Amino acid sequence: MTTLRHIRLREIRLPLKESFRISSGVISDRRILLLELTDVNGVSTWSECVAGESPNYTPETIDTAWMAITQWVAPRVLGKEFAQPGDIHVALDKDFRGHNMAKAGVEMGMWGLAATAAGLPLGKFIGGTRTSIPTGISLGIEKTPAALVDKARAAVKQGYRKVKIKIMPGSDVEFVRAAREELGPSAPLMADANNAYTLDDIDRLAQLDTLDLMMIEQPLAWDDIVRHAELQKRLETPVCLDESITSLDRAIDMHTLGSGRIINIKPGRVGGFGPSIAIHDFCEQHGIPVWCGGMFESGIGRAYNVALASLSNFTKPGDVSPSARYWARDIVTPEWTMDATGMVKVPLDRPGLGVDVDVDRVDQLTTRSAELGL
Ligand code: OSB
Ligand code: MG
Repeated sequence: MTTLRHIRLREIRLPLKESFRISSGVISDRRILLLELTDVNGVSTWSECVAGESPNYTPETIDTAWMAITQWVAPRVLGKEFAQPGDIHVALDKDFRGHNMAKAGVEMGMWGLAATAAGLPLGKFIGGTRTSIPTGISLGIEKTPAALVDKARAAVKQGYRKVKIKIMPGSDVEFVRAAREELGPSAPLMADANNAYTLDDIDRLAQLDTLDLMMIEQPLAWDDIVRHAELQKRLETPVCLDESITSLDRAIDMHTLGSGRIINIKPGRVGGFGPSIAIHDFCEQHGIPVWCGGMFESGIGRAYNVALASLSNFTKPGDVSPSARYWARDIVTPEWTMDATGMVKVPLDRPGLGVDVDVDRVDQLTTRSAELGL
């Protein structure tokens, strides 16, 4: 039973160690939306809304999410009693389309609160069984293949179990081939196009098919399911969908049409843990492996991703890199770390998120805040 009394929204600014280019834009200073949720018993926890600054990944941004949470999400949940965190979707989804990241910020906070109140680590609370998560790195688009190869070599040396190379037309086959040649036939490589291609590029994509990739992520349009099915028929490499999977129904569509063979689950993109677990369970029943994607979360969002990835069908390495990959200093203690074999530990030694938020530092980084509820 959880009843929310109060939500404090904050925006913080946290500079990435190095800027990151994907086919649809560049990210450098992250503007991050944090939520602090308090229930009627005074139990509180933090969560994160993963919307970015511009609508180049999904239609949402940090500014639309701020508005959506303030005007529509919070009023539907504050002061209302929910037997389970997943029940909040009944309130959130009635006559309220989209805004999945805004909904997820609050929905995931409810799971965090419920786990804290139950005295269980979040991963355990949702039924996770893994004690550590195999981890991959996502490498941005570099100016030259040589620059990419340097980064890929360093990543493999650090122990990463998957090296994801961002691609776009003009920075694709030559880059991925250079990494394959340098790192050898067994290196766990994949590519992520963030929607940079169309079916007219089939010849280019067929060249990637010769490079023994673990998967090719979201090559076609961000909301496409149908054309990916046509593409998957013509590629041996598994297609992995990211942007297109916004709900359980889209995962079912992918399976029905053969639009891909792997799903990258990002809880923010699908509206939170409830839909993430439903997609996970569906995929498990149908032999579709999943992995947890990343959105350059702070250590707070990362706690949720690590907990989610402890579910049994998260069999591929997740984009859950350690804090030091992104930030000079994270906003949680301890920071997230990865061991030399590419594993991130699931914190199972205490209730809730498993990390403490450095509130003084968050205060210093805060650029705006709002109080919702009593
Ligand atoms: O497509 O997976 C993506 C970051 C922002 C937007 C989209 C994506 C990404 C990443 C980053 O690949 C993964 C990470 O957080 O390490
Ligand atoms: Mg992606």
